[in-house]
Amino acid sequence: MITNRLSKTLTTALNLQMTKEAHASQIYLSYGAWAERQGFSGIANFLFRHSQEERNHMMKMLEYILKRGAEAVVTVIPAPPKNPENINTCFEKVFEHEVDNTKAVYKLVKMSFDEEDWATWNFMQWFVKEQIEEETLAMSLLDKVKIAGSKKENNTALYSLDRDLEKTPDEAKSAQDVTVDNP
Ligand code: OFO
Repeated sequence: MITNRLSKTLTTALNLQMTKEAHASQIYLSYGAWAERQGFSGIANFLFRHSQEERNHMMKMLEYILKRGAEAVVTVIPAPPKNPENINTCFEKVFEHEVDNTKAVYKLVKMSFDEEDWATWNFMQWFVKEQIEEETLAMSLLDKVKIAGSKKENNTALYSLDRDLEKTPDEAKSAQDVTVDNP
């Protein structure tokens, strides 16, 4: 008796998205390590928390694939891109990565719609909503960095932004509070 409730096409696509979420986690992790070395420990802390959030997205995807009776394939994660040149480009890249991820999420929504797999379509709505929040967050951080002084990294406005990000609760709250159900 076949208990797998996911098509082959959707299984492949969901697995790819699972790896993409892991990749996003690595990107935030490497940008966080870079920011820490530049002396921006608040920004680094924010990026580390967000890395954890992306990892939870990966887990959410993995659990869904398994729950539907399909195979979750854990595979190699591509290396993160090279370090940004400055804080401004760091947040520009963060925004670009989020937009890129949104496009991948939309593809999955369309695929599940076309297949009339309403369970997957419904599951993906969580990611659609999440991406709105993440893009909004990335946009507002980019605005703040621009106001704080664009590419000049040794100014006091940027210093205080760094301090704010250290303690400002972002959507990710803190990594410790995050679970797969509440990423
Ligand atoms: Fe950046 O969000 Fe995952 O999906």
